[in-house]
Amino acid sequence: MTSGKNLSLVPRSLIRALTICLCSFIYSSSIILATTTTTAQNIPSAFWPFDNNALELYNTGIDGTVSGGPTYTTSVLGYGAAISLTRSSSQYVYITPTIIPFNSRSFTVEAWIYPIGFSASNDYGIMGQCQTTSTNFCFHVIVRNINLYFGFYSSDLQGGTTLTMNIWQHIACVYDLTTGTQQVWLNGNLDGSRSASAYSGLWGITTIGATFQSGSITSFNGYIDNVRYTSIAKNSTEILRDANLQVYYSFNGGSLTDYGPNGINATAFGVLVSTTGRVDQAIQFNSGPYISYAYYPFYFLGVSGYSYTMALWAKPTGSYSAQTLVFVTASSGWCVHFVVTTSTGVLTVNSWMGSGVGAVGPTLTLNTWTHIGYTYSTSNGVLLYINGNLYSSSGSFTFSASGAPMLIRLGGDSGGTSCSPGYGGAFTGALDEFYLYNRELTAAQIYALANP
Ligand SMILES: [Ca+2]
Ligand SMILES: [Ca+2]
Repeated sequence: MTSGKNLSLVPRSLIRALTICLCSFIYSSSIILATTTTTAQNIPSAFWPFDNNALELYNTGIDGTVSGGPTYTTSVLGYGAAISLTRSSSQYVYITPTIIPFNSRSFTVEAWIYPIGFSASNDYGIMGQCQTTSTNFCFHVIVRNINLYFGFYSSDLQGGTTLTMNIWQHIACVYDLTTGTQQVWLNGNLDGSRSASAYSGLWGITTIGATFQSGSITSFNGYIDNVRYTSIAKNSTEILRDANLQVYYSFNGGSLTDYGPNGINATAFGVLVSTTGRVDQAIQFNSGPYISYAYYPFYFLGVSGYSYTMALWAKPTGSYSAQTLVFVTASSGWCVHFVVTTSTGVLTVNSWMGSGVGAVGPTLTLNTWTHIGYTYSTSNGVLLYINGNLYSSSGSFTFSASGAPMLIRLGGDSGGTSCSPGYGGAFTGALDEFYLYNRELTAAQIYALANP
């Protein structure tokens, strides 16, 4: 049992009864009785992936239980699932008997949220733990005035950005005990900050998809995915990684494991070989086999106008010819050679605005590692960096995406050679250290990737 050292003092039948009655009597004195007998554990991190259930991945005793009959829907990651919550049905998840410790310490709460139909006159609960509705004793992460809102009760912080409906967004709430600071982050950007004392609550049932700071239930409306608790104050680098790094392959030891936060491991289509890389090992492609997926993992690449960055090392080892380094496609057939060489070995990076658009690079030198950094935003359009330095650009435009999650092929286009810009084919050479972000990295960030 991990449910607390004194839990045995409460009869099992009472715990069962209290659990059943949780929804209507969460503030009843009998619940306080049950929870005061449970001691908060030290929990370094916890993760609720909501992959068709409410279980926690790393610990015992902090699995979620669903209330009100929520359903599950497509994940922001394309695999697993996300929980779908309907506000009018008071659907949410609660965690009992173990107490998630938020008190007197630094912590970070992160989640992916997909809000549907929010009104500025309502609050929408994301995560909470409410001992009593008094100052510093009722922790809540909610949406208020359609902005992120993070508070301990009468010690609260509202973010500055209005949330967008019907799109996945990454949120993070940080309390830093060392600096005495609350922060809210939206999509990897700091959205608000204030000084605050630590949360004081020692007990209370932790809830996801609903909060109780108003004294009654405040439910979410929409989808929530991959909720994470960490007992440290994450910094801007860590939150940028969690919110914006879509995938990272080091290819070390020939591995296709994703070393980013999302677990989007790739699949070899044909036989690929591990070779000496620019950073440890790389993958050698021999004009046919490529790397891809059996599903469509990249939600943000399918959203028109959404910023992105891809970065990689390339070393062609064959002869100068049209070859695909990075190919992007959707199930609809939408397809563009994002990173490709022409028949004479000239690098081009490409996007789509209803017609082809992109930037032209240098001839890739055979048998030499070149770092390619390709960023996109609506204001800057495509920027192409070679070995960490800006080389060329497209001018501003709005990326016209497929409207559905995309997949990538690395090292080939699997017969899609006619896709924009109308040349491609299989790659002969090595690729290393592939990164995909759902934001436009800065010149300094690209320079850092090009100088490992
Ligand atoms: Ca999930
Ligand atoms: Ca490597």
